[in-house]
Amino acid sequence: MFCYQCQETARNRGCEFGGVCGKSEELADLQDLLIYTLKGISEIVIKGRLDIKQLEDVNHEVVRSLFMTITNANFDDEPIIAKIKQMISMRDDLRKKALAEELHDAAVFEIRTTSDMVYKASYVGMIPRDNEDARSIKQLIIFGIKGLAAYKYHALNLEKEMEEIYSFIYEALAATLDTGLSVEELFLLAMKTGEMGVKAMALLDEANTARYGDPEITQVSTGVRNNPAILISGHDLTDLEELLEQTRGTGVDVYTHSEMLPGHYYPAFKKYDNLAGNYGNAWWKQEEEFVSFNGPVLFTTNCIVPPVSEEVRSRIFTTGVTGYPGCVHIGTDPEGRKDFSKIIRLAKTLKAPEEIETGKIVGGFAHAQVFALADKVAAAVKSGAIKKFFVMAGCDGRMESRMYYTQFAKKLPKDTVILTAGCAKYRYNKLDLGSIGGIPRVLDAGQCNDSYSLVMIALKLKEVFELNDINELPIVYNISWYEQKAVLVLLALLYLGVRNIHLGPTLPAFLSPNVTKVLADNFGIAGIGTVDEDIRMFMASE
Ligand code: FSO
Ligand code: SF4
Repeated sequence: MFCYQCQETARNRGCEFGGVCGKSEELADLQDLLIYTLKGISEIVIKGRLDIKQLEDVNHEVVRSLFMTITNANFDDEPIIAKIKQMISMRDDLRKKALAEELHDAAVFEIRTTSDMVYKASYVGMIPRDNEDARSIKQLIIFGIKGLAAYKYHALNLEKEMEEIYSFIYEALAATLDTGLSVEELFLLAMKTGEMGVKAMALLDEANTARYGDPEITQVSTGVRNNPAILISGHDLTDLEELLEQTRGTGVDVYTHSEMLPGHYYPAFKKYDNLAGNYGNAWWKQEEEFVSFNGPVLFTTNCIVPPVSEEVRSRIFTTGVTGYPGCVHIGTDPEGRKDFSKIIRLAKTLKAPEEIETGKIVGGFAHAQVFALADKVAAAVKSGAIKKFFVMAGCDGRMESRMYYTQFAKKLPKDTVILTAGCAKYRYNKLDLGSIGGIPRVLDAGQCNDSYSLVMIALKLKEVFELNDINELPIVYNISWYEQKAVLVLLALLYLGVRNIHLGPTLPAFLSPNVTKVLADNFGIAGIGTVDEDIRMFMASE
């Protein structure tokens, strides 16, 4: 195995003997083989000029497959093996239709047994004939596409389609097989990945708000009640809706964990009086928080941390693209419904959650809510009450170095406002940072995909202040990343012309020195320094 797709990769170089995340060598190889098969499918679609509209099932399964390989989504070999078999069979059917010639091994290789598969999987991960820079940009594109697939998947669950996204995925994955492309051509594809990221986030935003309403200012309880309860984690709002429908009136409460917190901000979920609050913090604290929660946990997407305790494992359920060996997976019936009754039955036999904190988190500052406050915000900027906005979106993670973000938030001057989205917020969303003229100093737009809202807010401010360039705004970007959705969000921001983004706690290991230099020279991308130096530098910037 060799995997360097996330921020916690070993020695900031690459995981080679099992992942820091807990992924086994065999699973890492199998995930590589799944991606390799998707590249083969993509080449057939592109060279055979197949009509994307006729490929609905393939489109959907390609998106699901990509999402399954995102960091911390699926730790189970079995569903990955089943998915490889399914995709090889789809690929072979497509090849018969396409009649394309001179295909890459990825489009034609054959597998007879599972041990064949494991053997093949062990050597398809690297791109041996590419130079370091081409390989680096290709990985940037592939990781961005994994993030793109994640957002497309959620939109798909809300029946939103966009063929352009599938076409791009095929184009880009096929291009990663081409060793003749120049670094410049690959950069253009990376930018196009960002463009598609903007479209996918907009599509998902439209899907979420059409079905659940526009997020609004909401206070979410962090305490507990006395009823048995289910904890729901991940990002999929359709799963939250289904779980709330099925638990309604059963005496079982539902709490959100980590990235599901923003579910509370949507008006549609406020009618469920058993949606009791948010329990705990970001994904990486789940081990101890699941112990004290006492009840079952449902994962709808990443991030799963391999459970150490057998008892906790017996309470974990997965659905969608997630999986963990030994945990019950809830599938979808032919009508597209999920039956969560097993989880509800288990919840009723278990104790209510133990209180680990009390209080409230305030959030719901997605674009519509902030637009409603636009006059107030603009007046605060004009009067000098707000000097600067800090976009601190992205992910949280286990590394000690992420204390930087808590310290940074604490030390920011009182005339600044943090705009956040994603699980990065847990580093500072429970600090009492106060407000400026009634505007809280931490404005949480929602999940990582709601970074789209932060861009919408920036564009609105640009319009209000009649500026020509988004970079003239008093907004600076100090973003923390962990997995591949954050890679997509970064590419989306670059595509939109945002400059001087600081990325931490470390720069991606998959960026070669030359690619890092190009990103620094052309986009002003930089890492982070010390809290004091960085605050000084950001406050001094125009
Ligand atoms: Fe976090 Fe995990 Fe949203 Fe990620 S829970 S790290 S970028 O999956 O998706 O922010
Ligand atoms: Fe390592 Fe991250 Fe890959 Fe896991 S996802 S194997 S931690 S680089």
